[in-house]
Amino acid sequence: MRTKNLYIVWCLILILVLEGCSGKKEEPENALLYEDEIEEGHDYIVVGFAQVGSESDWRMANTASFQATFREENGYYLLFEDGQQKQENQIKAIRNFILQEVDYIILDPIVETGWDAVLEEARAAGIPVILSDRSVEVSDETLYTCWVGSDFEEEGRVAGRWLADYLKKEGRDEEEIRIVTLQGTLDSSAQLGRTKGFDDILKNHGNWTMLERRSGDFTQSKGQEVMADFLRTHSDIDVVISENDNMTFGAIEAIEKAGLTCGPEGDIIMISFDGASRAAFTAMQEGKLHMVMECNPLLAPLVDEIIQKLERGEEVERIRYVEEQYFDASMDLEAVLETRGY
Ligand code: GZL
Repeated sequence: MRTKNLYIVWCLILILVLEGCSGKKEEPENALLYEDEIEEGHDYIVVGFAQVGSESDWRMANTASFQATFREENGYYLLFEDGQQKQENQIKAIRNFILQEVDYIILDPIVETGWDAVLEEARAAGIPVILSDRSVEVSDETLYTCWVGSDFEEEGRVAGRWLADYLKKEGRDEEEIRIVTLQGTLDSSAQLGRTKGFDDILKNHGNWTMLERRSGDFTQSKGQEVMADFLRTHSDIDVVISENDNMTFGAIEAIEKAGLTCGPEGDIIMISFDGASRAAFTAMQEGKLHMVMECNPLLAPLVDEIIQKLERGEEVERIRYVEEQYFDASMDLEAVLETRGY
């Protein structure tokens, strides 16, 4: 709710409370967190953001993007909740935003399912929900206003096409190729899309074998643990598809601990997703990582643009993809880094 309108509502409540009791002001059950701003007469757009967690470099860059954009000098009051990688925390956060009477809810849903009930509550409260990054699978698509993020399936296909081209260049396009995949958080849009996208290419190569896929939950520690188990379970792994950089960094540690090497001069081809920090580019420059499929974390300016359009009563696109490309060890990565925000 606009903070100025609330100011009037607050004055009425205050008068009623003062008249209705013996002078003792009852503290309302859910005092609004931006009460001081109201009393100072600020007219902010109040936004509640339910973030996934802080599991990866990508996530930290994404959170920084929202905190840099949704600031008071830009006309916003941001209520930020870190879901700590748990759906129930995000659902609680949304219910709190409803109680706080925010103007908009931004949700980055950790997984795609289980959102119908709480999104119904937001709709009943008249609060638009904007999805950022990951998406939801709901019975009624009108439960959210729009979604902005990456085309995860295309990211997976680009990785598959890059591998096919690389193997051809290496003269290995007829060779038996044994692949494992470190998947992200299961049922998350990024995991579902990247896995399906790579599958679309895998099925065109009869000499490629997917030995095993297992989730490393987008974290470095879990990525290392799963990769170490893959190495114990499968001999002669040729390719690792890792669905985010932090799992990749863990996998590289596990591979080196096992006395193997990865990268253009190594035993194992490493392919990763995100490119949201300098570390991924450094790994390519050090010859440990072949290719990174970019996943753009800087989504807040697009969400800001959407809210401004909604404020003007304009239509917004239901789906908005961000521009992305891949980077590999054959490129001038120093020149690329000069164009990036880190
Ligand atoms: C992708 C995003 C994923 C990143 C991971 O858009 O949802 O979640 O690829 C992050 O690094 O944890």
